[in-house]
Amino acid sequence: MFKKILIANRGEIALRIIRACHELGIKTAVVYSEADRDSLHVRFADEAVCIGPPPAKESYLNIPRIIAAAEITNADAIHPGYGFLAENPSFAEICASSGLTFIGPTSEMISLMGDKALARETMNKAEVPVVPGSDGIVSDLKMVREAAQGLGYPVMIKAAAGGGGRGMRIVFNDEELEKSFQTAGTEAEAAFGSPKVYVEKFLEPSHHVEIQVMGDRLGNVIHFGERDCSIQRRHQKLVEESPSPLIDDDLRERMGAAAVKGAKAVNYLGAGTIEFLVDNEKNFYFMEMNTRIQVEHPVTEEVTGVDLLKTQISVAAGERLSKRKIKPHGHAIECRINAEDPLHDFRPSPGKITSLHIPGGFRVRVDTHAYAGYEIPSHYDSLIAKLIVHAPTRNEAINKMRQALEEFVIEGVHTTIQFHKKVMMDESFRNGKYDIGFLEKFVFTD
Ligand code: MV4
Repeated sequence: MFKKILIANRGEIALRIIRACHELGIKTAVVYSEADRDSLHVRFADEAVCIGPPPAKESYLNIPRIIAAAEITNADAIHPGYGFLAENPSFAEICASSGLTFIGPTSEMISLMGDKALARETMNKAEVPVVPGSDGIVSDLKMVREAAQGLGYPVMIKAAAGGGGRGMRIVFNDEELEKSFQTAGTEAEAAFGSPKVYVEKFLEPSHHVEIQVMGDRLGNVIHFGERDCSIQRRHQKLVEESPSPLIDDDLRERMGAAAVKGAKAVNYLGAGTIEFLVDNEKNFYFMEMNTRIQVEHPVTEEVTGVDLLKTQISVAAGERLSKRKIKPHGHAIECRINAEDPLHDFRPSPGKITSLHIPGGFRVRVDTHAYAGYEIPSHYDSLIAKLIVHAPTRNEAINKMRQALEEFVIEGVHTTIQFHKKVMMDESFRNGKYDIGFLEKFVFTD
């Protein structure tokens, strides 16, 4: 097992990794920018190295400084968390060539799944159903028009070099096609450094249901069930739950088997998530694979009772995955509490938290780095806390979430707490009859 892990991240996920390391008896070193001098991950790590000024490019994205921090603290592994460098293949490569274990899949694996067109092709070869779409990237208007007409509108143009919604365009007819094709390419170039795009049939109504997988160095791959992440705003997930209200046992079995087959086909190592789209006829299609631990991992931890961070670190250290069958029980829901103003288009609301009350009670979990007096910096993402609840049934989980949100007090900045309270009271959410169009139909006025 590792003696010391350098955590190349910040905020709640850095704290989460510190906790897992402490339980495994592993020392922790963290990096921080000047804006995070008073952050909790600095306070609770065994060692902390300031690596630069606030901008991410000068700190959490600066590979030489992070490697230097690992060297001076004598770390033997690096945990990238999520975001920042978590899915950067050259970072994984540089860690390996610096004699550090990168806690995640290999650089080749990150590159393969990072090329969304190649990922689709790979899953197709592994006989995992894939969202109907173009055969690889489309490089000119003629190709994109042929693909779109073959698929039938609406279609979605997506960046091959990036996921998570950036550079995506939904196209409803031929007239919009040329402009959307150009815009998608320009945005893809700006966001990911490559203008390559591919086309998919836009499946709606549909549900975003993802399967958590874990692979060890001995070729074993297991899955931990699904998370429904259909409630997204501009491709930012806001509410996640497990099990999905849409999925029955037979579909869960088939999706889990498909996810494991896809991960096995590429000898997947570490924590990964296979994202599917499920239509109302319960057909499921591979969309993309994330090669990192995700923000919403606690939802799976609460229904399976498995610490996914300890498992991820253990398999990186060469341990064999337990053969014990994973049997999810009960229901878990996560609400992302962001420092954003839902009454003003969810614009960021950085600033000082003047007072804070964290909810509690049986099976109420809050993963947060916030404290009263904490200054939320404007340089990074707006996630302040993840509120996760677990209960025997979905109804009980919704009511428990509602109560926990009622208790949750954060003053000094705008947050998404009131928005989530309204979601928990919404008719279609409460009866589980929601899909990816939920937020378009959802009206929020305080
Ligand atoms: C899709 C889709 C329907 N059809 N792709 C991709 C990024 C992720 N954040 C959401 N993505 C989607 N990709 C095809 N071919 C539906 C989604 C999607 C979604 C799209 C618009 C508005 C809200 C959404 C919520 C979840 C998933």
